[in-house]
Amino acid sequence: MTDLTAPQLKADILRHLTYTLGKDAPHASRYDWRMALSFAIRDRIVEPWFASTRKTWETGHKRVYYLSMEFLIGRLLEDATINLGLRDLAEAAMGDLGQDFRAIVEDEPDAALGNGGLGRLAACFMESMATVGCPAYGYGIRYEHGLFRQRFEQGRQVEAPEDWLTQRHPWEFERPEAAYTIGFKGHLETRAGREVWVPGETVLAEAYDTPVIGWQGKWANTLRLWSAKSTTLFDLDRFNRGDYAAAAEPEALARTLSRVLYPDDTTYQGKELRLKQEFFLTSAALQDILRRFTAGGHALRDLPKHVAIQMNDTHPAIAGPELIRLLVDDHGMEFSDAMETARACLGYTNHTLLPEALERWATYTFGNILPRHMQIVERIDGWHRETYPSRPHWVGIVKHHEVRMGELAVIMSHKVNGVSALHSDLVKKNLFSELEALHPRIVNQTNGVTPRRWLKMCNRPLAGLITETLGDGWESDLDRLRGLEPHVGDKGFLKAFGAAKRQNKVALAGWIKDHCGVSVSADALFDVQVKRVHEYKRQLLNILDTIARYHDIRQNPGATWVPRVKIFGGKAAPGYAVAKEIIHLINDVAQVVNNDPVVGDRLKVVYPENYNVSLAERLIPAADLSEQISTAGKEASGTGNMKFMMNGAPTIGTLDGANVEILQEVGAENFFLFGLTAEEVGPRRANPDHARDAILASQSLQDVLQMIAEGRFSPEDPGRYHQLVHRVWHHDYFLVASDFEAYRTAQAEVDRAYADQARWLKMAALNTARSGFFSSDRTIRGYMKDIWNVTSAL
Ligand code: 26W
Repeated sequence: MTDLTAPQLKADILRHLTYTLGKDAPHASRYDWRMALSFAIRDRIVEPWFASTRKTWETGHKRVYYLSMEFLIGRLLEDATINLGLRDLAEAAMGDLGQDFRAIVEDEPDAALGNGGLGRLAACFMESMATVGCPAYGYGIRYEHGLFRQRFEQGRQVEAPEDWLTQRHPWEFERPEAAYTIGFKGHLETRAGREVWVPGETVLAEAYDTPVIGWQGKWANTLRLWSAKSTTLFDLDRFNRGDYAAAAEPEALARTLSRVLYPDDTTYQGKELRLKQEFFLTSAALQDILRRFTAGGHALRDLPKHVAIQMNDTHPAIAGPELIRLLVDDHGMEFSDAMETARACLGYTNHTLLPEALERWATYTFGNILPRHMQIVERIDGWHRETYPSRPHWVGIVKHHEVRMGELAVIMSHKVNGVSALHSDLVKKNLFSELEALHPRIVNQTNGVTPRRWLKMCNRPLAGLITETLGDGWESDLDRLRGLEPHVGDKGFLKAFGAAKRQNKVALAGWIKDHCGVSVSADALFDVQVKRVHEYKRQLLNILDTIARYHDIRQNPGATWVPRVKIFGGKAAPGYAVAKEIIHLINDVAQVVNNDPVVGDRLKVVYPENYNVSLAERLIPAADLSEQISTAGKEASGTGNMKFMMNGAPTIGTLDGANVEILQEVGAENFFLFGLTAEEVGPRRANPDHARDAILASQSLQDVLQMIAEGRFSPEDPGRYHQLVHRVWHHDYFLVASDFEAYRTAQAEVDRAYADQARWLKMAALNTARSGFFSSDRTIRGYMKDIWNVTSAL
């Protein structure tokens, strides 16, 4: 940690304001001050960053390369000050300079280079690898436009482009010297008995490095993001002829490669540009890895001793064939040796079982864009067939004129992992059972989240109480939170715990008033479901229950009601019509409920626009209840569930993903469990009348569906939700109807528990106390030991 003083930091900030930004303090805007502070903080990262790199070089330590199409970073300024131990100093220095630290921090746009869970996991992993001292590079794409911004117009989702890079990004260093040529299309030639690929198109991948500093500044790694540039700068001939648009065309075309993040994490669509993006990232990363490795003077056969490459889902699964291509075509290795070398380096993490999300490319598209790789894929498939003659005929990479990226990733990896105990089990037993039988390699690494961002930074009141109670050190040794358990019997501690939660709720209530125009009481139970909007995540189940509650309140307003605020947040993929309809319904219900004088504070529904990392940091610390209600067997892990638990919000949930392990850690008495299990789901669905039976057995669900169908929430367009209601009756694949009554019962149990505040606070505190397992430090140590075979360099 640095021994910086407040006057020094102030001087640094002013120096950057003057000499980096060219601004005079009296004329500096909030943006200028934020830049100046960010550069001053960044200066403090550079030393430990160099030291880490130097040490890794000198000791020849093995490095991890984490390849991911998504890094959902969020804001970096406050996070960096926290890890450097400079947060309070920075606040004081800015205060001295007449600036509000909070406002400055919130002026930073989110780096939203990801869709949801998979991207945020990659960001938590980067921070944890730096914290535990695992030498690593993250490789991704520097999208000019991150995930779209969401607005609601009359309750409907409307997308607008995101533009974080229109401002200067103060954390990155441009590396024009680190650029690689990436080829596409073209043809193959045989020269001197070897296959040679002559690409028909090329682009340049240029590196931008962001240092990632770990807890207490002891180690720093690099996030290297690639930006696409044209290999031919400018067509001067055309320009001189006055054809200005055409002159700039090559540059514009090349840049489209890193222009936008694909906003769909639901359904795989065989889009050419997506495949090009995947290859662009992967090829640039592998060329960079081999360049660094050979500069170290090693023999290529020793690659696996020094290099571990992790594929974050199948998106970079072209890494297998590309590594083979580089080793064989560029370095003259034999195919079988290249195969062995590549497999010893590569690992693959699976994040979803949803069949519609599994990547498969038409051989036509694949062969057209990557002709040499198509050939190598066939060769890998042949090698696999020969190596495992007992391979069932339906197993393999190329089937029915498609290249299956899951199979490719498994065959090319020495280890494959799922992201929660249940999920890994299903990957083993269902998704890749045949490959696993031929060569067992599937292991589990239950996800985690970084407690620095998701507790220390976002929940100052609770983090303060924890430090008061346990002392320092829990931030990097989260199991120490168990030390809170003896205190949950202590009234004084519970009171303080409740006060911290209340402080967050009051702050959120103010924000909701300002941003959604809805008044909510901090006494109400804050019930939160935030995540991408998907049928399998069942926001629909939640809103149906909300309508049932609304109906009951209207029937009997005089009864004692535990006041609730239902908070939703999340985006739907732009092309996902059913998910968008659910958003519309939630907003329509909010309109009616929030304006019904009979209801008052007993029930409110709020859906803030544009849920993102920084909104999560605001909502999660203020939550009383965490909604994790996916159809069992569908949510690979969930990571939001872990953040809520850490912040003292018990879960209402199904036995799905990491909920299973949360339940195990926290105990059944501190978790509101309901619903069908993963084994029960199949048989239930096999009954063709499952939804009808469930609806007819529930008066409440009948009433709810009736209200929606009658247009109670869309009086200006009564038929708006006819289709939605029809789907619940006749096409309820995610078993909303079947789980409805069990969910209602669990929600009633939540009310009872909350009404007894002493009981509730104890449950909440035990959730925090028992959340230590869900630190991503634990996850990273698991990868290091079981998959990467790398030790800490600290
Ligand atoms: C090709 C389209 C596409 C893009 C992204 C398909 C699928 C994805 C991701 C795999 C979706 C995703 O983010 N999965 C989530 O990963 C988290 C981290 O492991 C898990 O916690 C979530 O349960 C899982 O849905």
